[in-house]
Parts: sequence; C-alpha cells; structure tokens
Amino acid sequence: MSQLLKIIAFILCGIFLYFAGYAQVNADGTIDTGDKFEKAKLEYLDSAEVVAKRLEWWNDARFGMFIHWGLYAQDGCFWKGQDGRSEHMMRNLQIPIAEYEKIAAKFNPEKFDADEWAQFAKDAGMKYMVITSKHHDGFAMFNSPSNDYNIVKQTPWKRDPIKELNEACKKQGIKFGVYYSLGRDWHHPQCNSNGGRRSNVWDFPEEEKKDYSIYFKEKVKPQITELITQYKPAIIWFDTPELITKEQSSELLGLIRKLDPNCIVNQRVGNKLGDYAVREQKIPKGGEPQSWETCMTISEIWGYHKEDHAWKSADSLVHSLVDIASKGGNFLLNVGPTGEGVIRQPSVELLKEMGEWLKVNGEAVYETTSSPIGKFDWGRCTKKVENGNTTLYFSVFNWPENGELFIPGIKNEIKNSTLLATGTQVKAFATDNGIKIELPNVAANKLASVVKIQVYGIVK
Ligand code: FHN
Repeated sequence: MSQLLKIIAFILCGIFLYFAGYAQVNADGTIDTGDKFEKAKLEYLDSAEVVAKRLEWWNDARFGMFIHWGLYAQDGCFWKGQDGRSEHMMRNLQIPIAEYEKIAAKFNPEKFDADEWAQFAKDAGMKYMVITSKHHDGFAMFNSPSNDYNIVKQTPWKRDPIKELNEACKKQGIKFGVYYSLGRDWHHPQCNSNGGRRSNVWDFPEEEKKDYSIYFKEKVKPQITELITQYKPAIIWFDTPELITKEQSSELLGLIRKLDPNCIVNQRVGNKLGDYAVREQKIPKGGEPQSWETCMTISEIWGYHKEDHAWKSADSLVHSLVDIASKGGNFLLNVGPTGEGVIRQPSVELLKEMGEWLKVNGEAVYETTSSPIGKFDWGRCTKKVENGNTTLYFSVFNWPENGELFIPGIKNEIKNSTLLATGTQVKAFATDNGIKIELPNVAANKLASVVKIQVYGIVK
C-alpha cells in the first residue's frame, strides 16, 4: 500500500474512531482509545477492603506530578530537523531503531537535579510523583540488568534518574511511582498491537508473526520485577495495555502483589483490572464508581516539544484540581523536562502558583471526599466528615456580584461559617430549602476562594 494510501487510511480510521466516540485524534496525530474502553467498573483480584487500605494515602493525596522524560526530549521531539510532534516521535517519523539508538549515545542531561524536581513537586503541593521508566520507544530510563537498552548502559551520562528521584522524593515525603508502557514497545520485535497501528512496523513489518507473550516474558516481567525490587515504587502506572490478555494482566498483577502488596497499580494493567480508573486529558462530568485519576498535560504535549508553548493557566489548573477533587478523583499533572534535564520555567511558575493556593486552601482538597450536593456554576464543593459532623468547602471560582451564595438541600444545623483563607466569619443561615451565605465584596483569592461551612451531623 503506497505511503499516501496509508496516510489516507490512517486519517479515515481516525475519523471513524473519533465519531464512533471510541477515540480522540490527538494534536500529535496519535489516536488514543480515550475513556470509552475504560468506562467499565474495575474488577478486583483483592477484596474491596484490601484495595481501599492500599489506596488510603492515595485517596487523601488528591494531587501528583506526572513526568514524561525520555530520548525524544533530546531535541524537543525533533529528529534531524524533522518535527516528531510528540513523545511518539520514533513512530511518527518511523525512525529505525539503529538510528533512534544513536540519540541515546548523545543523551547527557547534565542539568538534571532530582532534588530540584522533588522540591518543585513539594512546593506545588503534590503528594506523589509518577515518571516514565519506559515509554513506547522501549528505552529504559533506569538501570535494567535484564535489558541493555537503558540509560545507564547506553548514554555517556551513565546515571539512573529513577533511583535518584526515588531518593529525592523520600527526602521530601513524596510518594514515588513509575510509568511503564505495557502494550507499546517499539524496540522489541515481538510487541504487537491492533492491526500494527501502534507497533514498530518499519523495523519489524511482519506484524502477524509477532508473539506478545515473548515480549511479555522477556522484557515486561523482568523489568517490572527490577522496578519493584530496585526502587519499591508506591505506584506502577501502566499505559496502553493494547493486546495484553486477561491472563497476562492477572499474572502481572499477581507478580506485583507478590513482590509488594502495597504497590498501587492503575487500571491500564489491562482487562478492567487494577486499583483505580484512569481518565486522560479530561474530567468526567460526575463521580466515578471507583477511585479514579485524571492525568493532564500542563501544556499541550506530554513529552518536551520545543515548540509547545500552549501553557494552561493557573486558574484553570486550580479549577481542574478542585473540580476533580469534588468528584472524588486525583489530579496527575504532567511536566515534560528538556533533554538537558530541565523543567521549563513556565511549568515551574504554574506549579508554584498552584502550591501557593494550596498552602492556604489545601484543607479543601487533601483528605476530602466528593460533593454530596453536586456542582455549581460558580464553583465546586468538597467534603470532610469528622466525629459525626460534616465540613463542606465551597471553592468559589466566580465571586457572586450580589455577595450571596445559595446552597440548596442542606437542612443540617450550622455550627460555623468562615472564609478558609482568613478565618473570618461569614454570615450563613438556614432557609426553608437550603443555606444562604452572605459574602464580603471582594474574593479572598483570584484563583478560587473557599467558604468553609461546618454543620452538625452527616450531609449525605
Ligand atoms: O500514548 C501515550 C501518551 O504518549 C502518553 O504517555 C499518555 C499519558 O497518559 N498515554 C498514552 C496515550 O493514551
């Protein structure tokens, strides 16, 4: 099939999948399954109590740092002057393995400072970190004795950033996790995918002869064992499970549970298994039937692309964090460090602004549960129950001009009502069908201001 026909077929396929609601065509041209396949409720291999216990700290944490870092960052997703569009550069430009490996020979991120990255996460108010230990290009960003295609063996830098970040996060009291691309590996000859659409078919064109179980045995299981035994991560964040069978997903989960029963595994271990659901680049309309997390880029592209300046705003990021928390989810916000090992300044500033907001208002996010009364066009509600009484946090995005808020459906007796940022009292009184709150003229914070209402009893 000529190259042009291939491109037309790819576009038509993307349009079909897009309008079928089964996929989104991303800015970088990749087609992801999006959330459609992940809507199903998770099946657990453990009891619900065991899963809940494992997720306790994670559900309290609410906010984490995602990091996409790899060889594609060397020249900002460009290769020989060609735009690779994203961390999918190797596939987007069909770069032969022999050529792509040459990038490793030059990869020397001398400005990398694990303590600095962990400090950025800490200052942002993030409670955990998840970094790509191996993305789709198959290159291990950690010391992998089972596979020489790794950062210690192949680069002049010869350091293990996963080890260094794990130690730096411990010093900051931040939980450390690793991302692992499960069903896409463009370095291993046996890693196949649906119709080859997401495989390396340029070095290994005979897709039908590939046997995923060989890749699974030779690379996946040894590297997951290394990641757990070498770094004891709090989370293994699998991605793109593709063709993995239910038996393989179960086997992998069993291996992880055996090595570390406390290690949290996301649902992209495949086949509806895992401890929590993943939503990508989007926030669900309502609550989810299980623990869940939205992962999102801070700009447009996951990996560092040197022309990606589409930074999100601090208020939209804070609103997303609160919106997600109000629906009982976690926010995993991604940065893409450069080939020199630098997290770009606009990301640092946005993280700092979020951290400053959380320093004052974090009580309305951390250790909260979802809103018992839905959402409002002016903001969101999160909840805490302590000693049989309820605290509701109303994060106001749009400060009402008339200086009033009305909260329908709450009949509980009011114990106290304050502005979280200052502790100053606000007038709140019960009406026949809810609570009326009188606010000062000026919002306490330009990003979002929180009104804290404590009532007697439980608000369901
Ligand atoms: O293809 C990957 C993509 O590069 C990125 O890693 C995201 C992050 O969740 N996961 C896949 C797209 O769904």
